[in-house]
Amino acid sequence: MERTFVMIKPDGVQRGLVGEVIRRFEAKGFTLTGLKLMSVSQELAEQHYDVHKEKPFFKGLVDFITSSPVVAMVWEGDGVVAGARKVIGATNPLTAEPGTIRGDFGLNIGRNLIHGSDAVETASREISLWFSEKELVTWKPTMMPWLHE
Ligand code: IDP
Ligand code: MG
Repeated sequence: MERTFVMIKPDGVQRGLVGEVIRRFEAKGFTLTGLKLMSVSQELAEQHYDVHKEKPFFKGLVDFITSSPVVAMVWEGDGVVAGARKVIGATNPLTAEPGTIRGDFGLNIGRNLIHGSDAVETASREISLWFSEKELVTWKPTMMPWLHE
């Protein structure tokens, strides 16, 4: 089963949107497989955003992610990588569609509330960066037949 890594960034946690974000993923029908509130080390933030290390916003992004706690999650389901990106919305909250998390709650690209892996391979790298194997729980919600034909 496909898995993705989702992180509620410090602005989402500080603004009291943890429950709202989790609610949207649950309501969609994805399965929560890992969940933790944590402070992010400089090293972890730099590894996570390694692909952006040459970008002008890199230092600000790392400072932001390490500034206050985040909620790290793993969600599971058919097509969850692309599906989670749809629920999250476009990178810039001003152009993100209403109905998406960034579109409904954000204003600024540097405060866009949430991260979601952009591809299946990225998801697998990010999940192993943020979670140990024993922190992830494999389970089958009993509502599965009501979500899938
Ligand atoms: P994504 O989060 O939608 O995948 P990426 O392009 O991978 O977007 O960028 C990673 C994160 O870096 C964004 O979510 C945002 O927090 C930050 N970021 C991207 N572009 C900018 C920018 O132009 N200014 C400030 N921060 C940016
Ligand atoms: Mg990205």
